[in-house]
Amino acid sequence: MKTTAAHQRHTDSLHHRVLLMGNPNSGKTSLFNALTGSRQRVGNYPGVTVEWRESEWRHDDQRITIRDLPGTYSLSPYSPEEVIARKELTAGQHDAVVVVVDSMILRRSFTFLLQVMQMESSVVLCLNMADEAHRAGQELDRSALQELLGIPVVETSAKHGKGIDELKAAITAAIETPAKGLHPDLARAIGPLRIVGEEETVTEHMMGYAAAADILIERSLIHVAREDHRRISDRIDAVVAHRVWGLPIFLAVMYAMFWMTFTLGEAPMNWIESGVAMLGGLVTNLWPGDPGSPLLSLLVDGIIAGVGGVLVFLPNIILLFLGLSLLEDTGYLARAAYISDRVLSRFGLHGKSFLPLITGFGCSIPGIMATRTIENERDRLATIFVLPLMSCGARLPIWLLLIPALFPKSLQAPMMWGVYVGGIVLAMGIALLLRGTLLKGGPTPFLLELPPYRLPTPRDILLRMVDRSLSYLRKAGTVILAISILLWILANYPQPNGYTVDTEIAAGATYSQQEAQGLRAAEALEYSAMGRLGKFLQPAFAPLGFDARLVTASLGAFAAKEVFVSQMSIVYALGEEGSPGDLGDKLRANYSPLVGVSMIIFLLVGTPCMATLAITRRETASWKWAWLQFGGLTALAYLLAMLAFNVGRLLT
Ligand SMILES: Nc1nc2c(ncn2[C@@H]2O[C@H](COP(=O)(O)OP(=O)(O)OP(=O)(O)O)[C@@H](O)[C@H]2O)c(=O)[nH]1
Ligand SMILES: [Mg+2]
Repeated sequence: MKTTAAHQRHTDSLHHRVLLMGNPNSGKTSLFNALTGSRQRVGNYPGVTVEWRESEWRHDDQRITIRDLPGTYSLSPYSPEEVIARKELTAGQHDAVVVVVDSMILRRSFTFLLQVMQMESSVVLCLNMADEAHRAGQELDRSALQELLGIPVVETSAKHGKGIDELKAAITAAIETPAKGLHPDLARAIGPLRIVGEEETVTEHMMGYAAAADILIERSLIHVAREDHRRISDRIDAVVAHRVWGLPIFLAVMYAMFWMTFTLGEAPMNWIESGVAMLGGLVTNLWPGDPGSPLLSLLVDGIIAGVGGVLVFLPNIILLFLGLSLLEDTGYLARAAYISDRVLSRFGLHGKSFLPLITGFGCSIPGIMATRTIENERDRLATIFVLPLMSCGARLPIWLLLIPALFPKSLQAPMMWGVYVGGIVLAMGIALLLRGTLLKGGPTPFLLELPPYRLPTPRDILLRMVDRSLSYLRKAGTVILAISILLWILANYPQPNGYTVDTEIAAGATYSQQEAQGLRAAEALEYSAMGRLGKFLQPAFAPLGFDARLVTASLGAFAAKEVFVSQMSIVYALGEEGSPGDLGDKLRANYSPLVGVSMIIFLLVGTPCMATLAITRRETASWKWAWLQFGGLTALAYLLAMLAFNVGRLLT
């Protein structure tokens, strides 16, 4: 318990700190967002928040900073997140704690609440999901609860923004007035505070909390929730989480999601593409100065081509994230995790690896961070290691560029599907290998609470899409823009003093205006820093069928995967000046489908991007794993691409 002196000190200042604690999936982050107007990620899946986040609001002349924490089931010092939660409490850097509970799960929630109250005097009980409780016909006597607990009790429905003002008032009240203390009956049930640590005492202790929780429920529950309140969820689960049908249904759902990403995205993608092309034309036509000006080229061939080439795929990215968040917010992903545990465990992975892996389809970075919910260190490392094999959103533009350009219509959908499935299959194989060698160890049981199905609000979904689009646009406008400019410079300088074509023309050879221009551009590119680097490295990639341009673009993909697309756009905008057709046509003219396959394999498997390298380093706290992942996957990519290219050549 906090001393009175500390309490005094805190109330004197006008800045207060509050912690949000509670079981996973009880709605802490939703409340955090509603209280502070933030947009942190929520999801209908236990363990969405893996890092604390802070934000604040003002109440009269006070500033209140609130910290959202990862969910925890208890305060026993067993699993890592429970230890973190305990530490957070004992650090005492706060003036009050809000315990958020799912009103439909009272017993476990109250047990947790009582544990917190044992360590902390200024507590607010927030009965969240009040809407669901009402719908189920459950009714609690709030004043009885307040009486028994001696703390403010508030009902909220975070998702619908209900009860937020009352919660704010209750927090202020808890900070200002010391708690009254537990009702003697509860205190007696819990028993004297013992030194936690020895297993026996802990169990005994937990039983005390459970008994006290029962008293709370007995004396405050006016109407019990109807038996059938979860009937709809159960009915859906009877089909969706079925032992036999579950897996095929899951595969069909994933197929539908990717199908939607590609098919619905096509039309808007074409609009943006024509828009970008038009903009390039417009700028060129309106350019007041010399049409050969390097500044114009930087603008059109560097910036508009480079950034535009990436922007084109915004609709697909939005659709992919729409699909992923729908699956998560409805609660389906938790079922899918449960279904796939059987498959994953056969490959040395874990049911808890599922959400991180799926998140990896969006981006490896949040995927790797989400592995924090995996308690077993070996399971976690194996998951992190194979995560970059999940084809991320930044690689989507690459596939959408290469596949339609290099493969006949009938092969495009299977190719796209093959990229995703291929990544998954390879991930499973590598995980199995790792668990048999570096990460040897027995299986760990998989426990995941299945949340009820919930209908996501259109507003939530819309906001998520807006956030996603903004972050994609931000990346295009910063990282991709900067790299595009850099790439343009590297592809333009140094410049040759004269061109072979001109010498030939002077000697009497005849070329059309357009041919000559094209040859000059090609020669300039070859002479540039990028051309030289590509030429220097090209022999190493010759067994993969790469030309110098592909080599440099693949290197660029290490900075950020989208850069591959920017770089191809820039190189072909510069190098083939005046030649007709869009980028796809140019790729078709230059590369065979077999080179396409080799390229796709190399980009799917190899060189996880710089940011992935950094996050793996951070999350594993070792450079060894980061470099092992980077080097191992790149070497494997090289071997597989070489194999595919050469076997293919023998066969064709
Ligand atoms: N019906 C209803 N749903 C809610 C309410 N509050 C949150 N939810 C939903 O419950 C799910 C979990 O919400 P989160 O805010 O992510 O929960 P959390 O406690 O932060 O979860 P973790 O970070 O995983 O510990 C989401 O699908 C929310 O939309 C509520 O008051 N009513
Ligand atoms: Mg959360």
